[in-house]
Amino acid sequence: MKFKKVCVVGLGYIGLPTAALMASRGLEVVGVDINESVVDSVNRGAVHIVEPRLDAVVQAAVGSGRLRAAPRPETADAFLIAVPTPITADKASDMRAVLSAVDAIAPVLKAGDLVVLESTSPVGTTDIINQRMAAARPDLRFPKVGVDGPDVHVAYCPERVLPGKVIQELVSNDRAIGGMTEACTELATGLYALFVEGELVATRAREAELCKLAENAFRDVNIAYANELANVCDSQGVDVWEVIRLANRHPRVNILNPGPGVGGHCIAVDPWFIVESAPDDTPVIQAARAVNDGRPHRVVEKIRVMVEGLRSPVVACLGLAFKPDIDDLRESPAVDVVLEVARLPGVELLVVEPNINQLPAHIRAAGAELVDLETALSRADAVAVLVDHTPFRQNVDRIAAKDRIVDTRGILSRTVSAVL
Ligand code: SAJ
Repeated sequence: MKFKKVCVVGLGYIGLPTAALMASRGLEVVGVDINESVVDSVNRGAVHIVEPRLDAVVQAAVGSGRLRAAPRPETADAFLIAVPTPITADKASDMRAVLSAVDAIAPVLKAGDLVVLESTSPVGTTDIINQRMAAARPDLRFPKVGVDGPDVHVAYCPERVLPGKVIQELVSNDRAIGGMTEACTELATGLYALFVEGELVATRAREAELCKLAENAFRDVNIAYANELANVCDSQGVDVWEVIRLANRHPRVNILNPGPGVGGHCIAVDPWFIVESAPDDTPVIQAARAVNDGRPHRVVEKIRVMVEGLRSPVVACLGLAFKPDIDDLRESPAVDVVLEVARLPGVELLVVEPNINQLPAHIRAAGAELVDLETALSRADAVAVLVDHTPFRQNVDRIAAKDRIVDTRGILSRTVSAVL
C-alpha cells in the first residue's frame, strides 16, 4: 500500500471521525490538535464531540493502537488538514488555522508525500498553501498547474458530511477531489479509496473549492426562499406550511422549510466566502444571507405582538439548538430569538431544551430559566416553537392546546396536514 501512515491535522467534527475511520481501515493515523485536552481525551479513546457512533469508532481505533493523538504533526505519507475556517465580524474568511497547520506540516514533509486540504476555503486557497509550503521547503519540488512530477502532491477535497450522520456519510458520500495537477488528484484519490465507498470524482483544485461553497450557498438560498415566503404569508394572513405542502405537489417544485433563521457553522458562513471573492457577482447570495439573518427578529416581533397587553407575560421558548435533536447551540438562531425576547419589557422567559442540563451563562444572565416542557406548558401565557426536537413533536397536542403560539418550525401545521 502506498500510504502506511497518515497525519490528520485538526481533531474536530471532521478530522476526528476521518482519522478514526482511516485507522479502522488499517492505516497508522496520528491525529494532531493544538488543544491539549483534545489530545488527551482522544488518547484515552474518548470523544469531545456529540456525534452518533463516533465514540465506538474512536474507542476501537485507539484500542487497536492504530490511532493516537499528538500536539504537532510528525513524518507521514499523507497529511490531511481539517481545521476550522470561520468568518470574522466583517464576514471575511479567517484562514489563520489553515495557515498555521500548513506551517506546522512543512518542516516534516518529505519527497513522495501528499497534502490534502479538507477545510472549507475560498477559491485559490490550495494554491496559496502550496506556495507557502514551497517557500518553507525550497529543497522539495511542489506542484505547478500544468506541470506534473513534483516531490510533494497537493490537493483539495472538501468534506460534505451532515452533523448527526457523519460516520455514515464519510463513507457513503461522493467526494470531489481536485489536485493542483492530475498526478496530485490521482494520488489523493488513492488515499480516499481506502475508506470511501461513494464515487471519487476527479476535478481541479479551484473547482473543488467552489463546489463546496456552492453546495452550502445553494442550501442557504433555498432556505432563504422558504423564509421569505414565511414573511409574505405572515403579512398576508396565509399558512405558509399549507402553501408549501400544496406547492411541493408540483413535480418540479421542492420548497424547503422556513424556520427562525439558519444556524450552524457552515450554511450561514460559507456563502460569505463566495461573496468575499466576488462581491459584485453575488446579489442573490447576499440577499439570501440578509433574509435568513433577519428571521430571528421577525419571530421576536410575532412574539411581542402576541403578548402585547398582557401584564408580566410568561413566554416559553421551545428549543435552543440550531437544528433538531442535537445539543449544539453555537450560531443557533433560536439563541438569538431567546436573547431578544429576554429584552422585551416585563416578559418572564422560560426555555425548554431537552438536550442540555444547564443554560449557557450569557443566556442565564439575560434572565432566562431552563425548565422542562411540562413546567413550560403549565406556566406560559405564550409559546414559541424554535426547534422541532422529537420530544416537542411527541407532545404536539399539548403544545397546540395553548392559546398563544408562534410555531416557527410548523410542527403543529405539519401534524394537522399528516392527519388530514
Ligand atoms: N434549515 C432550515 N430549513 C430547512 C433546512 C435547514 O431552516 O429546510 C436550517 C436548520 O434548522 C439549521 C441550518 O439550516 O439551522 C443548517 O442545517 P442543515 O441541516 O441544513 O445543515 P448543516 O449545517 O448541519 O450541514 C451542512 C450540510 N450542507 C448541505 O446540506 C448542503 C452538510 O452536508 C455539510 O457538510 C455541512 O453543512 C458543512 O460542514 O459544510
